[in-house]
Amino acid sequence: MAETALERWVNQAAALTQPDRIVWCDGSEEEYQSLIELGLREHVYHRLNHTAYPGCYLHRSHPSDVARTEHLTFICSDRRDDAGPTNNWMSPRDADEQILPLFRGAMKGRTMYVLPYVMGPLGSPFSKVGVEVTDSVYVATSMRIMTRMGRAALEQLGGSDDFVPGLHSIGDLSPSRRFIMHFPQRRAIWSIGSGYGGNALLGKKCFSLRLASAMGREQGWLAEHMLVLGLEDPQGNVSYIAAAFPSACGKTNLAMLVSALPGYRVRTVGDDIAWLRIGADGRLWAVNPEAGFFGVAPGTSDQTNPNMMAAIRRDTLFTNVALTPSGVPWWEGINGAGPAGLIDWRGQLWGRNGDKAAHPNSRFTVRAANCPSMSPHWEDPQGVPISAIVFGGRRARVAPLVFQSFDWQHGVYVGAGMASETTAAATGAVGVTRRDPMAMRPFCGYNMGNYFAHWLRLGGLMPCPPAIFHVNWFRTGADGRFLWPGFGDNVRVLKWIIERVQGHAAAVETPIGYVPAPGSLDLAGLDLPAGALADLLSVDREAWEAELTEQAQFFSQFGRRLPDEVSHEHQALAERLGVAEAIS
Ligand code: SAT
Ligand code: MN
Repeated sequence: MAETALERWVNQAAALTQPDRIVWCDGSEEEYQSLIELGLREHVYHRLNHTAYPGCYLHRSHPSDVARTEHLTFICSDRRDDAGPTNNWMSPRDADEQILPLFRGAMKGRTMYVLPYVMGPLGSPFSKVGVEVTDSVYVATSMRIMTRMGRAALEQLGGSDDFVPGLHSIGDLSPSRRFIMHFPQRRAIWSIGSGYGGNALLGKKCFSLRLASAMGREQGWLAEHMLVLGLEDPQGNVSYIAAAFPSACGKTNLAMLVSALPGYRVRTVGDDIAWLRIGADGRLWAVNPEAGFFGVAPGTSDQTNPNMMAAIRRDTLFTNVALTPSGVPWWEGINGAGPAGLIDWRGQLWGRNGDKAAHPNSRFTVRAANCPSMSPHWEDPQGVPISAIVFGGRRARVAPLVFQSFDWQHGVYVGAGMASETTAAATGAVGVTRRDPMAMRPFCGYNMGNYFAHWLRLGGLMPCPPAIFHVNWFRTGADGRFLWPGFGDNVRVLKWIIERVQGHAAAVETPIGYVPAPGSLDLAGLDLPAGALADLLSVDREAWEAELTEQAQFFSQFGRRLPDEVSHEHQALAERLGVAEAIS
């Protein structure tokens, strides 16, 4: 029989990397168990206490390989300008010359796993097939949790060549020989030198965001760094919200929130990525391309996210968390002080010398089906209809608790002007404010100027586009403490958002948008300190003036690729604030 496109590519990958053996993964439970057994023998995995945590294992990554490495992540478009100023760029030819040699013989003495996978619900017209080849058992087992992997993917592919190939090897794990490369024209991914999360599970950020965003631009849809949730009101009506926040800013917690308001309930559709399309009815519809969660462990507890705590009690892979003497996973924020004899994420007795026991970017990998708050519609082939889009960042100052944009165009400007304090999800300094449009700065696979234009264009195609909001759970008072309790109380903000969409919540117009009118935010049962709400909703003219200046600097990098609409909205805000001269 003639070789299929997939077989041809796998053979080429094998000729390049020279593995000792090739294993085509079928995605079955038996295969998963045997890969875990192999991982245990090779010390890739450690068994956790199976009485308390059945089916759970711990992986410790190399200490230099604990987060996404954005400075080693490249978009290899033909022209530098198509990658834009927010991406690292390398020409496809330079990538071939410089990176391809690193793959030569990289799998000698190792096994190559072939992982066919589907991003999106099986049978959905919006789903896409990828195939990752990897020499990491950790990646093979994690991909089985995070995607629909194996036989189902091969069935969906048939003999077609319509798949995204991803070549992955852990190489020698050296950061100086680590590269995560994306080829939007070839629709291919190469990753070498890292075994960690988003660098190595190629279906996630590499395919479902960086390549998919570029595909979406060509095909008229959006791939976004968004959670999707359904908010059910006391009458049983469900409205869907898609919300973009940078990594480690609470997307997972919001997606599975337990409501502080009686009668309201949140159901989870996804916690990290949304593919959004305009439906035949003119509304925006969202699917979650993933099948699992790769959530941040520190701070996750029965108080902050009981649904996730329930999900990870079985069949979960933990990475870089600490371990109690009885073999139970532990991290900062789970339940008070660490017990005596705690083993830290590096596998050493915890010194309590100020170092964290769990790595700040330690994670759990678990199937979505384990989570009690999943929406009955989370795998609907057509997705769910979105009523509101929410942008958010981690801002100690400037951004109020919530505001609504005036319209789609203004909302796109609000997303484009977003900024957030950096977190441990990527290597580099933590807590530095950086511009992060739509929380997509590390994930947009093409020039962000064109990306803003794409958003504007799609808005024009919807007779009644979703309303766009901005939230900030992280505003602090003069004493440096958070002003808003967050977590389950965030439902109060979601309720206001949906009531705005429905036209019955009152708002006050400010220069930046609509904020809740006094009494319109449901604060029943919440004891906010005096003055906290006013602080949370205040629009500080001076802070916004500085913000406008920083936005202007950021936007100027895009030159003529910045849509006029974004410049107009920026100018209009300056005029409303009475600072137009200062920023131009
Ligand atoms: O490592 S991932 O990129 O998958 C997690 C994140 O940073 O959002
Ligand atoms: Mn993410």
